[in-house]
This record gives sequence, structure tokens and C-alpha cells, in this order.
Amino acid sequence: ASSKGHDYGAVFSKERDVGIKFADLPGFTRSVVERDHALITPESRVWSGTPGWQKTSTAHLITPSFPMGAELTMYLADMATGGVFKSDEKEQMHLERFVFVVEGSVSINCADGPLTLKDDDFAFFPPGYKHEIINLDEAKLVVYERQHFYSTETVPAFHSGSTSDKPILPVPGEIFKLRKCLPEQEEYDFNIHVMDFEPGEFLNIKEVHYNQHGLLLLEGQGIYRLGERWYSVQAGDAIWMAPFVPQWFGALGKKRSRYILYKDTYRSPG
Ligand code: UGY
Ligand code: MN
Repeated sequence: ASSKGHDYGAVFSKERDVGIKFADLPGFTRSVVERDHALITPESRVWSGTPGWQKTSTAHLITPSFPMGAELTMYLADMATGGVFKSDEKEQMHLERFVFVVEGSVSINCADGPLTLKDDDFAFFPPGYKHEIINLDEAKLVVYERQHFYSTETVPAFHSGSTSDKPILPVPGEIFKLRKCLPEQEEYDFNIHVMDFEPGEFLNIKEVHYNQHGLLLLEGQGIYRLGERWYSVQAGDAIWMAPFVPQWFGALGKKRSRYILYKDTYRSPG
């Protein structure tokens, strides 16, 4: 501040960030909620508790209460010391859950366990399947849930794995690298994709499709087109895409962009 009692230093500053980050600007957020898509950015997350999760902060980024009614829930779970999740398969008989470890590690107790998951590992819990998730080391998870769609007699089985162990799948006409976390079998009514783009790579298809998406940008930055709007996005941003919203991504910046993506599958869109 000058002797005249003001502080005009920002006006002619040669710094492009004048000491205040966009996320800290009063009243400013990049988050947008539209009828057919939403962008939820880190500065507008609100942390709270969720039944079943002890000593864990959760931030719900997508829920069925979205304007057009999402079929999935996507939330972040930040587990503190002593943090544990206990499933309630009686209350939530038809609920299926997919857990991806972003940071830290957890131990899983279930009929197919026990097993340990660390960053980049994941587990799928079928409807009515008893499980416990125990924080081992500052676990930070992204969790997907939905009501199972019973399209076949067979119920999907428990599945777990690690992103880097999954093969890169051919995607004709596209240059991004695609991995799918779950088996491509009819009883799984959704899959979780991990998609990698080097800077400058983009979706070739300007996609419009019946499937819904819940996306979390894990690394990098770029431009996401949703309907008629174009958004600058960066790691930490979450996106919901309703059926038929036009969607396109171009990766920019200096390093790889990676996102994790829910996509419903194997059910008749009619
Ligand atoms: O498979 C997909 O629908 C995927 N490529 N969509 C997307 O990345 N927005
Ligand atoms: Mn898509």
C-alpha cells in the first residue's frame, strides 16, 4: 500500500496471475450445471459425510438429482485415519459400486478378499455383495454407484485390477489410448474407461450417443466441448454428460491428459 493508503499494484503488474488465483476470486467458479451436462470444478466442491463411510469426507459430484436425472452417482471419498466403509447390502440390495484409488491405499474385506488396493487399482462390487473398505494410508477414492439394470439372468461378479495391467484397446479412427476396467460382458451394465491423450490429441468423433458419462479428469488439461459450450478443463474437474449431449475433447498443455469415465453399456437404449 502507498502512503496515500491504496494498493494499485495489480493494475500494471507484469505478472499474469496478479496474486489471486481464479479459484479464490470472490463469487467466481468455473462450475456450470446445464440441463444436459455439468462441470463441477474443485473450488465448488462441498465435503460432507455419507452413510456407511466412517471417518471419511465425501464430495458428491454427480447424483440422480441432476436436472435431467443422472442414472449414476459419482463422488470423492477422502478417508482419514481409522476411516472405513461398510456396505449395507440389505438397504441397498440392487446397488453396485466401483471404487478407484486415486491416492494412498485401502484394504478390502469381502468374499473374494482380503486384498490391498493402491493408487490406480480398482474394485467392482456387485449388487447385494458384502464388503468393507479400510483406509491403510491416506486413501483418496473416486466412487461410482448405480442401481443394477437386470438385463440378463446372470448377475455380474466381483472384479478388481489395476489400470496399468489392462490392455490398450484398439479404437478405430482415434488416437487416444483406451483401457476398460471391467469385463466386456452383458451382465455388466456399465464400464469404466481410462483414456489417455498426449498434448494435441483429441477425440476424432464428435460424439452424440445414448450413453451417459461421469468423468473425472485425473491428469492434464484441455478443452471439453459439451453441447454448444466449450470449457477449459484441468485435473480435478468432474463432468456429467446426459444422453445425447454432443461431446468432444482436445488435450492441451505440456503433459498427458488422463480421464476416468463411467459409461453405461449392454442395455437396450429403446
Ligand atoms: O466411449 C466414449 O463414449 C468416450 N469416447 N466418450 C468421451 O470420451 N466423451
Ligand atoms: Mn462418449
